[in-house]
Amino acid sequence: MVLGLAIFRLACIFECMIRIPGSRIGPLLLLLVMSVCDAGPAPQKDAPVQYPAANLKSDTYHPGPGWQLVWADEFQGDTLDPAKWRRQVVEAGRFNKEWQRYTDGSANAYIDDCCLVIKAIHETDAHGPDQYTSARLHTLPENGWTYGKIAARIQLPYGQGIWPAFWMLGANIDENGGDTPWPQSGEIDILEMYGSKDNAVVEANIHYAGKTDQHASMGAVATRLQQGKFADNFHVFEIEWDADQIQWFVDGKRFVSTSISGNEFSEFHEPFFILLNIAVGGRSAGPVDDTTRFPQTMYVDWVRVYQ
Ligand SMILES: [Ca+2]
Repeated sequence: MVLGLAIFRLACIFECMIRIPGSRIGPLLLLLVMSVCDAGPAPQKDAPVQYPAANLKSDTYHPGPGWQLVWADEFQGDTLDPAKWRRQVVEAGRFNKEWQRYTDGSANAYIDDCCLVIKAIHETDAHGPDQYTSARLHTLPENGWTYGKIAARIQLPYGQGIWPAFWMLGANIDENGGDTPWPQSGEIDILEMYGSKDNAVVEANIHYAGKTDQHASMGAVATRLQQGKFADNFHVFEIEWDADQIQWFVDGKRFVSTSISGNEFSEFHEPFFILLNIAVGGRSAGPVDDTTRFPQTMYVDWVRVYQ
């Protein structure tokens, strides 16, 4: 491959030299032809995105009548509040064969511009398992919530192999010190975005133990932006969760709801905690490649719980 390319490029140069000897436009044409010859093999990196987006300062969110704020982080301190968040340390491959390792380092999660920033960093020149660091943060399981409006204002990351999420797990899950395995503990995905599929689409889902105690899910339900991609601006992602149903909204617009009445949905009548993370690569996120721009960042303006 490399030898073929070199021969092709030499042929291009030779052709230019023969056709326009001594011409003043010769060098220009030579450059042009060389760039055409070179255009094939190098993959185009995704275009850069500005963080934080300009609409950070034009937040018009209102929860609507009847909702009382019971918990929030507006991220106005200098550092992440350890009374509200824990940083999970997880080796690469632990979940879904993901390629990142989650660290508790401030390089992967910090406060900037009154936002929580989660940063996925490419630590080497290679692509594959364990070549990236990222952060997975969660609120305290011992202070979970049952029902309410769970909302966050987020500017998402983007790109091939990038999988950000704002989601919830049952507070009794064993991986965080509880006594119940997944999926019996329950999972509510308020937002997942698969950069490998479409950076303009987010998905809602729930996971639980069904009637035969096996893994069951609502099935991912997607909603698409009218234009651009989710990384271009801050958007509000939220659920309204009560004893009967869970409803999902993006920027105040409802796009799906699901009933949680019935014995197989018992998980969803117990306390849950909140998670925020960027996964990189692996079985669900898909492979990262040279089109993916690093670092990838998720800016979170606020996270709020209303009841
Ligand atoms: Ca903020």
